[in-house]
Amino acid sequence: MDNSRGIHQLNIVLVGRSGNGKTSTIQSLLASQKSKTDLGRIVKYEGVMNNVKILALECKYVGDSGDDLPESFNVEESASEVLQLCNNSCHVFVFVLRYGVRFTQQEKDAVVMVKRVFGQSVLKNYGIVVLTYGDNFTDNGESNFEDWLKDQRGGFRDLLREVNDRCVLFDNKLSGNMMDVVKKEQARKLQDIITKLCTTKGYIPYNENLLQNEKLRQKAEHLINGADEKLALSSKGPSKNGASNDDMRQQLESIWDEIEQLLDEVRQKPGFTHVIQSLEEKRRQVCERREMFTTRKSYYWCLRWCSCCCRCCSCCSCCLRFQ
Ligand SMILES: Nc1nc2c(ncn2[C@@H]2O[C@H](COP(=O)(O)OP(=O)(O)O)[C@@H](O)[C@H]2O)c(=O)[nH]1
Ligand SMILES: [Mg+2]
Repeated sequence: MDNSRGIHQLNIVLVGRSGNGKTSTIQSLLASQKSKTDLGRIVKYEGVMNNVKILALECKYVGDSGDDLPESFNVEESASEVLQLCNNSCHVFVFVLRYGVRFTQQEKDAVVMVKRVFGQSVLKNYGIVVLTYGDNFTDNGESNFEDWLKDQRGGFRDLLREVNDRCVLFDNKLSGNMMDVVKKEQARKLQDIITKLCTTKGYIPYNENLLQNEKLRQKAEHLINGADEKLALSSKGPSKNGASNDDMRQQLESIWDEIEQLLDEVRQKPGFTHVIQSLEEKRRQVCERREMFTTRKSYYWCLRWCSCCCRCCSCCSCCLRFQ
């Protein structure tokens, strides 16, 4: 991609529940000039849209749940495969939904899955919603798509907010005289939204580095939630939480270890200040709580150990691990 408004190559990733119209949308966009390669998890299309070379990657199953999702299928691997196929640079993620179908729990689950696979901020930073079945729009007595969008509430409104209202209506069942004109027009609308997004100040295409950082953020969040659960469980104090003191102490100790390891990984990374602060605060709480579960035996051991090393048992109990 060229950083000016002249964009010559676009790498587009399509996600959403099976049957929502991902393949049909690509076919509408790329008109007649396209090649298609089925790679199993992903179908790769190459073609041209309004003089721009397009690489479109349709992610099968990223958005599916229940019976639609094959048991053996590891969707998590889709992210690395997508990045390999588009040379570590994806410009936008198109989330495909069907116009006229209620935004159900399955659609919400699809959003959750897309974020789990590609990172929590993927829709916020790179997402565009394409609503297929646009042919039903006027049949339903609607006339203005923008007005209709403004009236939307609930889960769909949340999604629109997340993608900063980047949304286009697509009719993939066009026929008749106006077919080519309308096809070009809807492709142009999508292209305009993509161009606007890609030329926003500070925009960089989605890449492996961003994915890894997202995964680290997710890991930190998961760890902090796990620590909170253990802190809540242990808040009743020794012997009153169902686990023995040693067990509880060990569990807190292992969370402490994990936090410490993650802090080592993220400390030098730019943009992780907030994550580091949260992890450090959680480590402090875990450390404090762990002291409640220190048995006399280990305390004596601690004093011995401590007095050998630094002759200061208060130092030991506030900052060293093996008090
Ligand atoms: N009427 C209508 N049917 C559509 C539209 N887009 C897709 N379909 C139909 O929806 C079904 C699923 O579409 P497909 O592109 O295979 O969905 P995918 O599983 O997400 O790739 C097919 O029967 C399509 O013909 C549309 O805009 N209007
Ligand atoms: Mg398909």
